[in-house]
Amino acid sequence: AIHLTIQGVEVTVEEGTTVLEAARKAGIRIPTLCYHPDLKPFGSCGLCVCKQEGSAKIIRACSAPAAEGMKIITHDNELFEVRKTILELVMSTHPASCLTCVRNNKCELQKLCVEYGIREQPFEERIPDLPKDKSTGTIVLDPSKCIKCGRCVQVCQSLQGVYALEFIGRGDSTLMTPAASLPLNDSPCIKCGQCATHCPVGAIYELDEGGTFLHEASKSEKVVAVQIAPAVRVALGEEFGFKAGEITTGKIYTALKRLGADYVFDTNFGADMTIMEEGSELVKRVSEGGVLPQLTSCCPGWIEYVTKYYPDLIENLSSAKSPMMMQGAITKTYWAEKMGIDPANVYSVAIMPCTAKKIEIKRDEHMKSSGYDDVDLVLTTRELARIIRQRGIDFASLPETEVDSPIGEYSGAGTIFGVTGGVMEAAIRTAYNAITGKDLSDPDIMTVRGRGEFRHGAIDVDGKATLRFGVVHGMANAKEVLDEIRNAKARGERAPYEFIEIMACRGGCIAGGGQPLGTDDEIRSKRTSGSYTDDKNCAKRCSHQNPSVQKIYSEFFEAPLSEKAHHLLHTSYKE
Ligand code: HC1
Ligand code: SF4
Repeated sequence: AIHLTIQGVEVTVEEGTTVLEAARKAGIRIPTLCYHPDLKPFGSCGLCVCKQEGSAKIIRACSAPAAEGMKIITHDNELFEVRKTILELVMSTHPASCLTCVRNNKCELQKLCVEYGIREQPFEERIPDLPKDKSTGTIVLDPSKCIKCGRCVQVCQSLQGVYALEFIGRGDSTLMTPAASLPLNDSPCIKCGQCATHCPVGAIYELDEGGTFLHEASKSEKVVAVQIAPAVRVALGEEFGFKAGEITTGKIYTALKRLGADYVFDTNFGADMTIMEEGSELVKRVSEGGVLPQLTSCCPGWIEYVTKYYPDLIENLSSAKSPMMMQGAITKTYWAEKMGIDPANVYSVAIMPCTAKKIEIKRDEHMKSSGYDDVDLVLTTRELARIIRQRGIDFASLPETEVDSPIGEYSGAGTIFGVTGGVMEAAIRTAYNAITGKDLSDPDIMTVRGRGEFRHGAIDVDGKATLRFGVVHGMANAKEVLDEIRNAKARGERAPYEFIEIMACRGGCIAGGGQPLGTDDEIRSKRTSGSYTDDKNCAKRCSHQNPSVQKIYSEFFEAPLSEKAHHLLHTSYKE
């Protein structure tokens, strides 16, 4: 352990802790703009400068390691002036259009300008006039607002291994841009939105389609059916004063009805359906010698990545559609038929933690399996929060309501999809039953849980089979295992796994690119606990035990992998 003094406060920290982290532990906040706990410090903004007693040297707290006996000064008049000048310089090239900015009230630069009492601009203003890039239809780049902190580039390159964003130019004329200065949509971008959640200002954000929803939902001929994703229920509350991880499912259903939804369904039901199909597909591949390992396909960020970087592994992807797409297809077929509603009038909307989901609904391999757009619109969690506020709904005081039947009820397995390892755990619960005819005595499968970036192991299925699994989260972490699969293939062998779950975002969808801002590991862990609590609170913990799932098979699909199931619940992917 290391003992040091920060601004007169004594603090003890572990070896390897930075001065910035030590200060936070001592209850002292050093301002930063480029630093983010998910990323390696790279000291570009200079705001975290501190002094050491008895030394003329200025240190950068974000990257300086804490050392025994250090006496750090984090705040004094001189440091205040230095930081204020840095902020004024940043402001001299940043448009002060706060009122119309998507980040108004949530901007880290704005907060610091308030804190440092910036009232005037002593430097000559040189606001760049650069066009917005809306080419992806989901993530908007506004380079004129970029403060060159470098977080997005680091997120894209190091966390995600994608290299869609880069810096060009030097010094004053540095510019954040899509790779090769192409439109973002022509770059390798996987639309995960992690750049947007890590941007401290309003330079990268989600395309806002809340208005489209309100407009369409007000049309009298439309029957509006909305589904909510697993991860939304443990995060939306943060926008309205609830703690991260607090489950607000019943209030979200109510809010959606007040916003114009005629029916509210749950993507968790779709997740149970995905497990039925994907689990059966796995058992079939194993027993009939199909392509293995089977890779999950519910994360559209990962689908963008694999189709761009590892097209030779497309054959390993499960053909089962994502829960969202299954739910959409079922809404416009089974449900519409049952209700006697013309599917042409059904407006199918999905509330997702994810910016890539806006692209998934437009992939022409599967967008119209019902004969219509299976999902018409995706709104992210942040967009939903915005329209709840716009319509004057006091979310915190809303009564809780129930989901609509019969394509809304879900099992605990469905709700943990939003957490890294959740799809694997849900699949094992049902595969165990398919292989042994019995249910697990304890559905909590701790071996697949955790935060490890690439977790793997083997599950013994009651002595009848062994399932070698892998779980990856954070796109860059997939490279190791994907190369292993690729190299094994090249040798005419196969990598030693049956099933691998891959989620593009660190922590899984609970930390998706469309979730409330400010995500760090502490918030990830709270949202994760919320998801496991929701699982525990469910009457049924396994997808195959969900009575509504059993009903839809007996009334409509007959069995997993049936012809009808193939048509509506499965897909294939192109490069
Ligand atoms: Fe996800 Fe999924 S878990 S992909 O992260 O398989 O977005 O929440 O909805 O479809 O269920 C996202 C979350 C979500 C799908 C499910
Ligand atoms: Fe979207 Fe979830 Fe994939 Fe992130 S992990 S890209 S939120 S589906």
